[in-house]
Formats: sequence, structure tokens, C-alpha cells
Amino acid sequence: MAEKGSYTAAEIKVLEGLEGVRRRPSMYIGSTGKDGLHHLVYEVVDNSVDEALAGYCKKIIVTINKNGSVTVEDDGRGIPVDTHPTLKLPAVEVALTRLHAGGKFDKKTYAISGGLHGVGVSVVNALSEKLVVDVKRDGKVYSQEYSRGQTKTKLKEIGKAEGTGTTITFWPDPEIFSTTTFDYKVLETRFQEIAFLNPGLKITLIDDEKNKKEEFYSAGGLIEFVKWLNRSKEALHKPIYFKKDIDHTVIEVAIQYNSSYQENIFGFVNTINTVEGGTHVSGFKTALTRAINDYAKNKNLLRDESLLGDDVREGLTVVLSLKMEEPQFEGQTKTKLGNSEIKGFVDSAVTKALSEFFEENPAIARKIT
Ligand code: 0RA
Repeated sequence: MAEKGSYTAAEIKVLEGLEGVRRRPSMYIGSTGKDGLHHLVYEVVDNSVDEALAGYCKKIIVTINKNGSVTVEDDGRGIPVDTHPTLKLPAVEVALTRLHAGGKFDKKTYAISGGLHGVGVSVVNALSEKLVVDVKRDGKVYSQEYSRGQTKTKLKEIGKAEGTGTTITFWPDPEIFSTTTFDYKVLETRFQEIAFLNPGLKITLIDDEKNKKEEFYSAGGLIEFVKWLNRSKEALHKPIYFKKDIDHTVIEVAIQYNSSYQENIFGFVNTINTVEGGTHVSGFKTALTRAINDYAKNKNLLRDESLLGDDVREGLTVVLSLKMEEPQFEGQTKTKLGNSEIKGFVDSAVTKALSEFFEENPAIARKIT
């Protein structure tokens, strides 16, 4: 590359960045197996979801194509195409060929993401044998193609557009992944979650191979999520719901007991499903046990004995969603929240909210106890 003498220092850094992604893909997407493969889709969809959270995107369409690629289309503002002042490249090309490229993509690293998650669309580009981006902006459609992170064609104007948006189609690289076949069910589960966690957003999943199509949409968010989780059970009360925004951390919780003995706690951090739990879930459990025992003792529903954690979680269904800066993800699959300060934070927020709820809703409180 150096002997050609045509690369600027900045461009060399770019290539090194994405070369690094190809050398150690697991550092960026967790694995090169089935999970890592699906992570590519989430990575692209996350960018569209961010555009939706910013208030500019109403729907996202994800298509598993017959040719083995996946297309993610949104009706957001479209990735900017104007020339980057120092790199002298279209902004969209910078976004796709630079690790952690500027603006919005930078913000992702602290606002709503961390660890392996939210690494950006350039990582998907690096790990795809081919990627095509189409941008609709200013009445025009622009298109550019890449391969394994490298630019293949200049950004071209290919037609006229109504409206705005971004469409990314990528072919996962068989040199990197042990499997390149997408699983409808895996994507379906994740999009269902994303829809509940982002009320108002419409996500359509299409499988052109299997001729399947499904729409995910929730107006009610977490309240609907917890009801949906209990859909085949007998619910004991209307969901308990609260949301608090304290020092840049947002905690949102929906709780509904059912008549079974199962415990079902779903934790999310920045919309990532923390299947291994973590400090947010332990803080919640501590608070629930305390709030119920305190209420029961105050109302003389219990004598000297206390209810144990396992007791108060019989028949419990919970969705706990946390939005925070700089989450630390640990564990085998990096889905366990490690931030130690979060346990006490969630504990005190939930204790306070639940105690208030119990005082205001004695019928539900008695039923639960
Ligand atoms: C940077 C700036 C702007 C939008 C986006 C990125 C953007 C990125 C993606 C990725 C997938 N879909 C997207 N939609 C938008 C805002 C540009 C402006 O001010 O118009």
C-alpha cells in the first residue's frame, strides 16, 4: 500500500482499522458462528433504530433475500452524502469504511451502547464479502458498493427519489463465518423485543426464501411486553409500571404476577437482552423482596417470619429496561451487566416506586402478598 504512494495517513489508518476487524472478528461481534452472523443484522438495524429514536424514522424493513444477503431498509434521513472535510470522501463512505466514524456513530459509543454492542455499520462492512448502500436524500438515490470493508465503486447518483432513507444490503463473508444462513426465528425473537422496547416503531421481517412476512409493532411498550409474556397464563392483576430518569440513567419496569410458579425476569440494558442477568437484576430482586416484606409487615399480613426471595418471585413476570452510559458487559456471551453502582441504583429506585404503588393500590398489594 505504501509503495503505491497514493494513500493519506488518515486512509491508511482506516484500512488498518477494518483489517483489525477481519483479523479478530470476535472482538467486535462476539463470535464467528450463528450468534455473530445474526449480530451483523442487529448492528445495521440498531442504526435505523437510533434514527427512529431521534424521531426521523417510522419503519424498518428487514429482508432475508434468496441470494443469501440481508437487506435493511429505513425511512430515516438517509446517511449524509456530502464530502467529509478532511478525508475528502462522501460521509456515507466514511461511515462504512472507518471504524467508529464520526457524528452519530461516535455518540453510539457512549449514549446507548457498549462492549461488543453498537460497534457500527463499518464492522458489518468489514465482515461482508459484498455490501451495497443506497441513500435517498434531496430527491436523489445514491449508491455505493464495497467488499470486505474496501470501496469498490464511487458513490453514484442512480436515480430520483421520493422521500428519504437508507437501504443496506450485505452478504456475510464465508471466509469469516462458519455459517452464513440466517435463521428467521432468531431474527423474529429479536425484532419482537425491539418493537416492545421502542413503542411506535414498525419493523417488518420478510423471508423471500420461505415466503414469510411478519410485522412487529407496539403502541404500549413494556406494559404490552409483560402482558404478551403472560399471554398463555392467568394474570393476577393489571401490570405495575414505572419509569424514572435519574442522573442520565433511565429505569423502566413492568411487573405482572400470574397464577403459575414460574419466575420470568427479562433484563435489558440499552435494549440489549442481558440473558445472563447482572447488577440491575440483582438490585431489582433485592428491592422486590424488601418492598413486599415491608408492606406485609406494616399491614400485619405477616407475623415474625419473612418471605424469601424465591417466595416473592413465584409466578412473577418482569421486564426491566435500563438505559445508561458506559455499560460493562461481562460473562460468557457478554450479556451480564457488570457495573457495580447499578445494583444500589436499581434497588433504591424500585423500592421507592413499589412501596408507593403498594400504598396506592392496596387490592393488588394484598393479592401479591
Ligand atoms: C449521520 C447523520 C444523520 C443520519 C445518519 C447518520 C443515519 C445513519 C443511518 C444508518 C442507517 N440508517 C441511518 N439513517 C441515518 C443525520 C443527517 C442529517 O442531518 O440529515
